[in-house]
Amino acid sequence: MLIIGERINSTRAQIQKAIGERDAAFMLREAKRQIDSGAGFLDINCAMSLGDEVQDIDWMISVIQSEIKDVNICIDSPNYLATERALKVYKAGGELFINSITGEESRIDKIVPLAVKYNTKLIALTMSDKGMPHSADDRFEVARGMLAKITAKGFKAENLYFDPLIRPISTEPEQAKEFLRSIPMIKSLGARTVCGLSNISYGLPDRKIINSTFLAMAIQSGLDAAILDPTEKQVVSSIAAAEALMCKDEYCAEYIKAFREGRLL
Ligand code: THG
Repeated sequence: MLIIGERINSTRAQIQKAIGERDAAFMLREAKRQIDSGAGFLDINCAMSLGDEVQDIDWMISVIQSEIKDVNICIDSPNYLATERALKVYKAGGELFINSITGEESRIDKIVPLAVKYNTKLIALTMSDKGMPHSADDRFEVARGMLAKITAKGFKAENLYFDPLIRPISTEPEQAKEFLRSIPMIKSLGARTVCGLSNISYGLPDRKIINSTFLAMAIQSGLDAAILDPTEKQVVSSIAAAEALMCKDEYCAEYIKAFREGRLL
């Protein structure tokens, strides 16, 4: 499973501060730590920073790619101009995600051509103008409709990652089951799946226990990628174990490597 490191996000006070102060050393430390912990992509979000988001994202990507060769980046911005700037400034030889679009037509019309032009992967939230989905069937129907519109614009289904949107089980107890049920349904369309992990445990104590157990279940259901904190050993240990158990890790080589490198609990 692909790990997208979530730590470079301006909802975190330390990141907001580092962006404001143009603290390149801090940004690079956060980037390198996540890659060393197993992140394949770095999510870059500065939507909550206090300055100009276009200039902020330009600076963040420039700093990170100046030191990390071939870094893979997930551009996480609701702002079209910031997304476009990020694509233009990215020069490293790696891969990109655009995170994200919803069923909103005007954003699909603007973002999908950018994703085609820059040959990126794309995250699509299964959210229509009717709001957040409740059942697996709702999620599947939204995904089906969006997939048709997106592939009609020349974007390949295999590069499309649907995020079925996790809701907290503390307030909506059936949401984990519905989310898990939606994974194989969405994958039957030929698209892939991704999620932001931490919402599942919102409002509960010892959130890592819920997060890591849920992720193991999602891996069994076929989840392809997750946005999470790769420096949390409990979550990383669950991923390594679940992948070995699901035959996604030949001879348990990755599990053993993670153990040897001290990445397991
Ligand atoms: N789906 C998609 N993209 C996403 C999300 C998603 N991007 C943003 C978010 N959700 C995932 N990223 C983060 C980044 C940081 C934190 C949580 C999710 C975080 N949270 C602290 C916490 O939960 O305790 C609070 C912040 C703080 O440290 O002050 O750090 O779902 N496609």
